[in-house]
Amino acid sequence: MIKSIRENKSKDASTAGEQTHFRTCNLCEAMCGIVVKHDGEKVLSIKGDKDDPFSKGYICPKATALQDLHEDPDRLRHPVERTADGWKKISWDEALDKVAAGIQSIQKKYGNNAFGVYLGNPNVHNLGGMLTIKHLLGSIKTRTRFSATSIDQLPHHIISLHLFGHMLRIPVPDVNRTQHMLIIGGNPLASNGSIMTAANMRQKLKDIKARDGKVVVIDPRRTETADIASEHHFIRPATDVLLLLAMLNEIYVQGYAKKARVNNRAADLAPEIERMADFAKGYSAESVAPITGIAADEIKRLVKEFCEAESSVCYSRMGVSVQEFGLLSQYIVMIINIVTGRLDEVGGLMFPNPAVNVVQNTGPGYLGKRHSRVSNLPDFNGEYPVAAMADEMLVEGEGQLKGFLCVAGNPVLSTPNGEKLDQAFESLEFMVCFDYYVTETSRHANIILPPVSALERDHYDVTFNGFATHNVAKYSPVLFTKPKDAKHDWQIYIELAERLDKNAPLPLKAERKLIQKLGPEFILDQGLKRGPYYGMSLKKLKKYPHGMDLGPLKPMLPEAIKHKDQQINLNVDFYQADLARVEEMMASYDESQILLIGRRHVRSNNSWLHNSHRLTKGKSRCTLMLHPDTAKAHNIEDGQAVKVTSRVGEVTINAEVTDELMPGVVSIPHGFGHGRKGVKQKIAQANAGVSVNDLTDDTLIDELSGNAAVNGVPVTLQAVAFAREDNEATVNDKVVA
Ligand SMILES: Nc1nc2c(c(=O)[nH]1)N[C@H]1C(S)=C(S)[C@@H](COP(=O)(O)OP(=O)(O)OC[C@H]3O[C@@H](n4cnc5c(=O)[nH]c(N)nc54)[C@H](O)[C@@H]3O)O[C@H]1N2
Ligand SMILES: Nc1nc2c(c(=O)[nH]1)N[C@H]1C(S)=C(S)[C@@H](COP(=O)(O)OP(=O)(O)OC[C@H]3O[C@@H](n4cnc5c(=O)[nH]c(N)nc54)[C@H](O)[C@@H]3O)O[C@H]1N2
Ligand code: SF4
Ligand SMILES: [Mo]
Repeated sequence: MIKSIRENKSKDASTAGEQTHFRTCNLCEAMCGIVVKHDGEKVLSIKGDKDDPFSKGYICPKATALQDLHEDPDRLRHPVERTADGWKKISWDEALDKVAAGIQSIQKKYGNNAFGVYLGNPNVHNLGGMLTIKHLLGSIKTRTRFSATSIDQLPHHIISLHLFGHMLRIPVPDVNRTQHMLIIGGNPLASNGSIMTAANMRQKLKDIKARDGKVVVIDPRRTETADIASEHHFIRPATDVLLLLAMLNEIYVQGYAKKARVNNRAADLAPEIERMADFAKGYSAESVAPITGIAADEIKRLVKEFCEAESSVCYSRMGVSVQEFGLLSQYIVMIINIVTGRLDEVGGLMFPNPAVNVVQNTGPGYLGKRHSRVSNLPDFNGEYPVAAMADEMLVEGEGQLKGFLCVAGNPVLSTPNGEKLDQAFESLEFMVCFDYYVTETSRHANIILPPVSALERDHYDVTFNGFATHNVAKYSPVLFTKPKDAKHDWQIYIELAERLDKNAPLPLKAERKLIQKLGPEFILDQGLKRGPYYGMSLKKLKKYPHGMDLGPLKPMLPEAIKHKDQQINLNVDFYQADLARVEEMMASYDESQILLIGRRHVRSNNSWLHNSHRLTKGKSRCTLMLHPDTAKAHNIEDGQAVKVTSRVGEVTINAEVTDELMPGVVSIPHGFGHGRKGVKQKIAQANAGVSVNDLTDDTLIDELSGNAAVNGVPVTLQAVAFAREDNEATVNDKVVA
């Protein structure tokens, strides 16, 4: 039940000095409601909010990290400048002046595009940042931009752009009502879901089973999700495209392709659905079984059960998005949902209807307007693939990057060939980072500008309400007033924009002044008022401190389609052309190759929650998982140090021998490797681990999208002579074999 603010206040008064605050945890996509007890200065406890209509009391162990981050003595609380004698504190004015001067000097000397920008993942979890980032980017006026998107969800944007007319019009699984969920390359029990905002996935998957439904997981690792699923199948990494083609083919062979209801409402897809019968012809279950590792009969059964279920949805995430056939695979996932009549149906793949309609507020996106200078990779919506980033700095010539701004990102640990990027950053003339910490990336900066902590700002999830599996809206006010001498991300953006963009048109200048005066909340308010819910506003939302329940997902076709003719466009030719690469892969497939994949853990969040003692204590999680047979074939014992080598690098890491992994596959989590010199995060450094992205290859990409391919990287293994106690080996460790 939703309580009024007054009721909450009277509850606060019950304990002297203790106050209660309700907000949304912004660490991952799940949007859990939390109750923070505090005394006005310090957090006393963080618990799940039972009255939050979305998460209903669920939280994961990371929620408490909000306190750890806030209190972390290693967190920067003022701008710092790198000097010969180490980092020196400087004032905001001096820092912002120097940053503006540094950017201008590079751009004057080498041209606007010689200054690059990378936007990291936490940007999309940051209200003020999301609402004002256009001012920062607009004032820097560079075309050399990158973001974590191209080592993440890029395929989803491209498919939505092609099929539905807007990169952000992404349908999500109706997990609350489906009877059959096929999960390919996602581990929501560790990640809490992605492009599927749904708190408490454990319960949701259990509920599917409890109502006599089925959860099927396809993954090279028997994950936490696989453990509670109805069934799990191992798959050889990066061969999903073959499985999916065979499934699509089987859907036609078994006669399940149907004129879905969606046809009547958004496009007469009948001709294209017929044409799709040929798309996967020839990819019989028998022909793909030996490579994928899933038996032909099993593939046929998977299709039959998917198609015969009362409702079903095929959902696929990181394991498939970031591999060599990421885009084609995700396309076939979408096509499977469409031709079996699961799109826009209850229990299928549905479009959320968020209170702030980001689709209405942003451009549709575009693919391949330009190509990166060195590696010739396509841009998407003005961003080049991260796999192209280091070359843009290292390879000389017109347009070479000489300066760089990294906003809330740590690409040295999060993008392929991190070691090369490390060197590339070192070669720059000027670099700036907006970050809380001296990280593996920001240690290269001349100046670091740290924003306030998450508890010192307000929040409304403009991004993840757009992927929510149930429509809700919630505004979280500021918990602690920020120190006077601290700035929000948005303040940093606007103040820098003002310095860089002195000749901006008057309306833009006025807008920036207004934001400075009022804060970006008024933009949120405008978004809410313009949104699809009558009478919605920030004022109204503030009356619902636990959040507003806006109801289950509803069919949204044809309104959801943003193409001018309001018709779905399957854009078959573009994807069909990529089958040539699939043929090549099949013809030369090497079954003996050891393949590397990634891994997430519920207590970790990409590269940046490793400085919380609570989340990192215990056994190191940065291990090389491998199957007993694979271990035996390489004379590797559990706990032993192993040298893992790829085309681009090598790391030494302890083995964790487990039959969770498919034979021939090894797994290392990303986000570790804090042993690099100059990092300033004591707890993270004490359990440094190695960076898997020192092994992933910047030339291994999905050519169709430009997305990085960090799953399915060929590696070799070599046991080293002794078992290491710890896991602090770094790439530079020369361990004698
Ligand atoms: N091998 C491999 N690599 C991967 C992945 C994988 O599965 N395997 N996953 C990829 C994915 S999905 C992603 S999203 C990327 C993430 O890659 P990145 O976004 O590049 O990296 P993060 O680790 O999220 O680092 C975020 C940084 O922002 C800082 N930060 C946190 N909050 C804020 C804030 O509010 N403001 C500012 N200014 N800074 C903040 C943190 O201190 C941290 O240093 O990694 C990708 N890399
Ligand atoms: N605790 C925690 N939560 C997080 C994050 C985090 O770092 N930690 N990061 C957040 C971010 S930025 C994102 S994008 C989401 C990602 O959320 P998910 O997509 O759920 O991410 P992963 O847990 O990496 O799951 C990918 C799964 O794919 C499997 N896989 C690897 N290669 C292949 C393959 O070739 N084929 C198939 N079929 N499967 C494969 C892996 O074994 C793994 O189980 O999580 C978010 N939530
Ligand atoms: S799952 Fe954990 S990290 Fe994600 S929003 Fe919920 S509490 Fe926060
Ligand atoms: Mo991500």
